[in-house]
Amino acid sequence: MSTTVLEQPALQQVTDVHQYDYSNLRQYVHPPETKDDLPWSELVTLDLEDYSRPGGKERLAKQLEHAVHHVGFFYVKNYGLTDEQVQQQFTLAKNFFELPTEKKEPFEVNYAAADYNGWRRPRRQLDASNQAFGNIEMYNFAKFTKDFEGKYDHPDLIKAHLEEIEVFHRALHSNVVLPLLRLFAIVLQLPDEDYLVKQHTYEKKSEDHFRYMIYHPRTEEEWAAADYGKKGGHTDLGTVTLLFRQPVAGLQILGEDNEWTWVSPQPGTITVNLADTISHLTGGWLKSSVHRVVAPPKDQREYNRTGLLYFARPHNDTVLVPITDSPVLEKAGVKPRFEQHVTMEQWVRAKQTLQLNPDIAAKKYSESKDGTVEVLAGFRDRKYKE
Ligand SMILES: O=C(O)CCC(=O)C(=O)O
Ligand SMILES: [Fe+2]
Repeated sequence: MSTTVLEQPALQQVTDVHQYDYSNLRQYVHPPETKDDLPWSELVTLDLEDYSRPGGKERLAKQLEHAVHHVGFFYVKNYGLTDEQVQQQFTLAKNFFELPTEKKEPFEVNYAAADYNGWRRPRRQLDASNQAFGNIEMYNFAKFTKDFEGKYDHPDLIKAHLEEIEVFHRALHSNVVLPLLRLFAIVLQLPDEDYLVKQHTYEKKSEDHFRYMIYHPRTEEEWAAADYGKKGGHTDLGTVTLLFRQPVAGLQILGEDNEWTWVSPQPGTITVNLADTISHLTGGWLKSSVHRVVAPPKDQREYNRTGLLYFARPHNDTVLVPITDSPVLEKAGVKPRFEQHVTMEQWVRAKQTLQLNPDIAAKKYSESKDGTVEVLAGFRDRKYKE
């Protein structure tokens, strides 16, 4: 008679309630800046502390006028979050990305549904070069509102800090996104300073998201196969994108002179770029800036490039037609950019399908006669200078 040896169930590990305290996590430390003398972009810095002083909004709007029409990029400082709060988010990002794959896998995004909240694994697809696998890994958080309640689960590390992540998410929206939208309204001379704010309330449904992002280092051969990132020129699809200080150089902007310049890491700032939707709402007058992320300079290639970003978007039901009561837009004679009635929800789905599926995009570009591809209702995207 044979005896069956039953495997003993592993002893349940006692979870230490302090396991995820910041003091028990591996601290994030920014890599050193490059020593290379790169052609840096010259961008203005808005001091948001000035916003609430008498005449401050008008001063800031004046400072923004050129940047939002011609450059599409600028910095903001004094945005009402402490260095410690920012540092904690970088630390969470680092510890999240260092989790073993099997701990992140249960939270992987639903790629088929063109969703993007949750974990996106690296090396899943070819990148814009169409020859090398992407080196980006990310984790996106939807807004902390009833529309998304219970929709996305998180690993224990994140669950332990979800309250601070919510505070951070909401602070970026209220301290940075909304004041900027009022400044844009002043630049556009809108009679209602809250016109754009009313299309971007936190509580109403929109696809804003906060992101932890990491670019894993590539070998020289991998960078060569990826054309050093030179094919990655793009515009973002939302209203504005916020990027916390990024010391690992790589981000470049395509200027009006058709030259690429590098974004430098200014202490205590967030880099802001305007994106497609705010451009649609102004018939192209506010500039959705073309940018890309290329191989870092040689002295930084060995480092992980960890980013904290916020992507702002209007409510899903916003109709993407130019604002009608702006004397600035009227004078410029701007035209709608779509042939039909297009909502934000439709726009997100159309552009995201191309962004999330580089194989579909590559196929469309290869079939295109003039190097452009229709995203939606006559609006076309194109490849940018390499
Ligand atoms: O990582 C960066 O510097 C910018 C990333 C970016 O352009 C994007 O995620 O759209
Ligand atoms: Fe981008």
